Amino acid sequence: MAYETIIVEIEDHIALVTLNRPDALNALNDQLLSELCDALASAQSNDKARCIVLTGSEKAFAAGADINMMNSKSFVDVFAGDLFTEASDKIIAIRKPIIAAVSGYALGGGCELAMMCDFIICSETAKFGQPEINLGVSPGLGGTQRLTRFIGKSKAMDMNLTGRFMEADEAERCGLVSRVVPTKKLMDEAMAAAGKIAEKSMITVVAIKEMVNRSYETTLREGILFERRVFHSLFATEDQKEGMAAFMEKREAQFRDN
Ligand code: DAK
Repeated sequence: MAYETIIVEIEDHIALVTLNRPDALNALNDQLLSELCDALASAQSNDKARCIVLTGSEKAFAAGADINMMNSKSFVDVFAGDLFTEASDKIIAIRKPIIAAVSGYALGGGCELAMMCDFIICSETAKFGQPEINLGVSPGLGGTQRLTRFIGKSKAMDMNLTGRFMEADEAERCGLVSRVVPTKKLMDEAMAAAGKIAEKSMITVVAIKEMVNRSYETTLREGILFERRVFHSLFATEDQKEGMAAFMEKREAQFRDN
């Protein structure tokens, strides 16, 4: 598939996907989401990609779903057409880790897209928000659900009901992002984090992603049991033998994903 709204580069085992609709601050339309899903699925099946970094421009990660596209839609259009459901399902089905590198605006669907990634590294200029209320609608891709789990009810209510933007330092304080870095260093930091992940055993990486995500879907007791059973099962891998042998022999582990 030739892409017009995103750019994909694969280097050093990292797939870098850049949202590229600068004239619309990377607003998410059907074409962009379809291309993004295609690129993520390709990275999932490409052995050269061990981690994915999703980013936008310095001014905007993404300023939300494309309002021009939604403007003329009726209830029947969005309900019967199930707007964004397929794309959202495809994004969260990706098993390789996805890091969101956010600079500038991450609003509405843009904030929700960042939250669908496994963690967010942002620049000092990042601004997160769920301003859909100003358009007479609500979030539809996790802004009332993921955001509430990430930052708690009080802040999620505040963001969703006032539509205010949250700056980077507050986003770090309340756990929405894992790190805030200077704007010029954003991509270096995100790529370095992805590089670290790319060195690990892919089996363990995928297992840990599933384990952490399970914590949002189940009770603590069930989650801990799931974690323990997956931990047990990792002893069936060669990478566990190699990782522990390397520690004992005081050398770097050479994982082979088996
Ligand atoms: N959609 C379309 N175009 C957008 C856009 C958007 N979300 N955001 C910005 N643009 C366009 C602007 O229209 C402008 O285009 P031109 O006028 O130059 O042609 C260009 O990007 C530059 O924007 P500005 O001139 O406004 O730039 P400023 O620096 O002055 O302001 C801003 C930046 C980000 C504060 C402002 O552009 C803004 O407030 N943008 C809208 C932010 C917003 O309200 N986002 C939420 C969108 S609603 C669903 C799932 C999800 C959703 C819905 C349903 N289902 C599953 C059913 C999600 C909804 C949303 O995200």
